[in-house]
Amino acid sequence: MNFSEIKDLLKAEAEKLGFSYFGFTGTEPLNDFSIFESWLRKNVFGTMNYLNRPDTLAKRADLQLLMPDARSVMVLGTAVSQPVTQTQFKIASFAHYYDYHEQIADRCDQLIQRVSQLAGTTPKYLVCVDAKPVLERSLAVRAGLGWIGRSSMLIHPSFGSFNLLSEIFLSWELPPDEPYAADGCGDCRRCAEACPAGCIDPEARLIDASRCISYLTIEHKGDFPSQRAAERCGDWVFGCDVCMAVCPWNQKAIPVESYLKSFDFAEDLESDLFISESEFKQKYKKSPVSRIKSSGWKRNLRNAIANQK
Ligand code: B12
Ligand code: SF4
Ligand code: SF4
Repeated sequence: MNFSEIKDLLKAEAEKLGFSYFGFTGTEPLNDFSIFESWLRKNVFGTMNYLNRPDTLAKRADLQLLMPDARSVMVLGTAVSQPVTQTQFKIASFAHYYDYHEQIADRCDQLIQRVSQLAGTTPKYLVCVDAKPVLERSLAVRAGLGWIGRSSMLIHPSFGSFNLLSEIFLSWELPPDEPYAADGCGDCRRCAEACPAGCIDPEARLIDASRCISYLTIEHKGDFPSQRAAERCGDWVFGCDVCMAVCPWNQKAIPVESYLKSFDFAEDLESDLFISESEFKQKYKKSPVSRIKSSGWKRNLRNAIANQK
């Protein structure tokens, strides 16, 4: 079987496994690395120092460092639904599922196992879901999957931006797809106008992450950096979806039922203010919320209650 046939198999099986979209690119360095570097120089990454570490920087600059045998990369999109029911507080769409990292990585593994069996040959491969030092959005553009919106989200022309990215680095030298060249944003600036934190730079298509509600409620440890920052979070208690919710490309996106397993929050979240760390661990085991521990969760709940008042 040649690489073109293997690529067709990967596409057919990825669709069967529930990935919404997928594309292929090579492992040469990404031109967008210079955008990443200039963004770092603005010092708007808050306490996410891992983004600025020499070892992770080197890997972002040179994809081969992540996997020296890699000859191509498959980029895949996993849909999450825009939540229709919210608790009394707002929780980002991706958190209405059990932690996505493991679930997406499992699907990617399954994909390679199935295709290896069908093709009669097994590649070396490496799965990345969010946590590895990879410029995921830039890779997705180069794999032909969409454009970087003014919100800084990767927007797929049919599936919008309510989706999560993953990549499979492969020792197979699969033919690359054409990079995505169109821009679907035009004169629109709805995301920048609607962002409660005012942190979107619609011209550069980058954000001031240190002010973003998603950063403040998930990544930032301890007290909020200022009273204004705390107020800007409004009633969001984990992440924020505003820049996606207002985007016209999501309003006309093809609705997809996610393969991710959903996680239901209790209606009365306020009672979580009184639970212990071990009760919290039990209740939010395998939910992305577990990441911020009970201290972060209670901080966010207290803040949202104060903001609602
Ligand atoms: C750090 C991080 C954050 C930070 C900073 C986000 C940011 N916009 O920079 C915080 C905590 C704020 C965050 C929030 C969210 N995140 Co986040 N995050 C990441 C992470 C780990 C790194 C992103 C990063 O490097 N940022 C620095 C900037 C400079 O890089 P970038 O945004 O990727 O921009 C690149 C390209 O977009 C391109 N580019 C940027 N501007 C322009 C302009 C032009 C003209 C061109 C040509 C190219 C270009 O070049 C840049 C460098 O490669 C990625 C996973 C990963 N490994 O990539 C997930 C990731 C970007 N996050 C994701 C998600 C889902 C979110 C949230 C929606 C979660 C939520 N609901 O709360 C929000 C959205 C906020 C937003 N508007 O971006 C998804 C995005 C999926 C998608 N469709 O785009 C990712 C890819 C994780 C995943 N595997 O699915 N996130
Ligand atoms: S996630 Fe919320 S705070 Fe962050 S850029 Fe989007 S709208 Fe603004
Ligand atoms: S809201 Fe408008 S400007 Fe923002 S990403 Fe969507 S189309 Fe682009």
